[in-house]
Amino acid sequence: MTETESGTIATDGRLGAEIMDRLHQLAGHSESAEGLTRVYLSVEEKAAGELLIGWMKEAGMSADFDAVGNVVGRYEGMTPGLPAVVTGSHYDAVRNAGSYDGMLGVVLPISCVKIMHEAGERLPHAIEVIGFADEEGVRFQSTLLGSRAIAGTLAPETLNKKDSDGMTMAEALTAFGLDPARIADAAHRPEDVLAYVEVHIEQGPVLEQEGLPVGIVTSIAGANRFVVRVRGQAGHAGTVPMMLRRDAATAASEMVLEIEKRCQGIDGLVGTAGQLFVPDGATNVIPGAAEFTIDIRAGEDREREAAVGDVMKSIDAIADRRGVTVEVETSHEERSANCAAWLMNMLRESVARAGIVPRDLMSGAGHDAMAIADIADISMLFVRCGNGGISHHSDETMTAEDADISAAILLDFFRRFRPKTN
Ligand code: HGY
Ligand code: MN
Ligand code: MN
Repeated sequence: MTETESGTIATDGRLGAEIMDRLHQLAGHSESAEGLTRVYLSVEEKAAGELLIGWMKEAGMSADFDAVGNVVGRYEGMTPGLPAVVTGSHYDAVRNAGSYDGMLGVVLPISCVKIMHEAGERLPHAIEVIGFADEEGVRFQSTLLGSRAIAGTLAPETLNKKDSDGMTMAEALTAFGLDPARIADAAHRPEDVLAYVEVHIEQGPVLEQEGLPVGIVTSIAGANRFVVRVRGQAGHAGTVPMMLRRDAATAASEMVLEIEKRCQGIDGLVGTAGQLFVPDGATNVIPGAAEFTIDIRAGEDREREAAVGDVMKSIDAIADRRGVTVEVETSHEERSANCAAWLMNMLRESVARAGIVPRDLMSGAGHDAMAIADIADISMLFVRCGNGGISHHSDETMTAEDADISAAILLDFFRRFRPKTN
């Protein structure tokens, strides 16, 4: 990657090829042979983390797992111990995930640092690359665990959360080789973080539709997640008349349709029931229990909060009418996060030097940047997704060319970064 006389960024494709090769190696560390699944503190995650640590060390970084399983790599500046520009993303994955969601934002910066290391280049600040261990929240139904630990905002009671096998997060940390009593050690002091920048695939169709390889994120939508447990009355499917039933599954289904109805037709508001099931159900038994999850998001916090309030009222009304009970557990709540204008401007300048028209866009997906916003100004660079932007699916795709130009832009951002002057 070089800078031409005119100050524009030229690339030769090597960075992109290395990044894609490494992403495909990482995708091999999966819970299942079909598709990529890698949950927090799993053996697959440990193997993936060790691969990242090896690449970080090869790039001249100090690197290790932190107290909660994040992978933290540090490339010192001109003198050791300087405050850092922090970058990164998550290296856990949803079930049947793509190879790029999260991992791109960990692997790509490592390749950028390697370029500087090979040239013996040091900056007036350190660079930290973090692979966050649990952004998706698949295992313990609680998201942003790794980045919250880095921000020092991880609630200690999270350690008591249980996975579907009944193992607590504390037990999983111990099995991973970590000490649950030390999770506070992962926290970074705000004064040690000059800024945060995250590279992430768009997970949407905009950049592909507009023929742009990258975009600059303006804000990240806030989100509420819930687990809803409905209890009715089990019974014989053949002998209980319809009007005497308290069917938990039909009640849950009506509640789920209410989520869709309330969130339809309002720009930027989305509602999803990602899981809906009857525990221990049987064809010839009226469901006495049913469970579903809720994920409601919006760019505007008051829009999201209003929708959540209305959905909860509908759930209560349906439960009363149908004679079932509901228990609603809040599994996640995160307000929307705005990216810092001064960092967006720096990213725009790097994007322009790469000969690309800077395009601002909002993120409907959540990201670790939301948690880091508690200790630093944040920014995000979106990278084009193929296949109409599909994500959280094995059809997720991107190109080596886009990886290459994104890496060149991030390297330019690192080199030209100047701390905010108050
Ligand atoms: O759900 C999200 O928005 C993120 O991909 N975890
Ligand atoms: Mn994701
Ligand atoms: Mn992600």
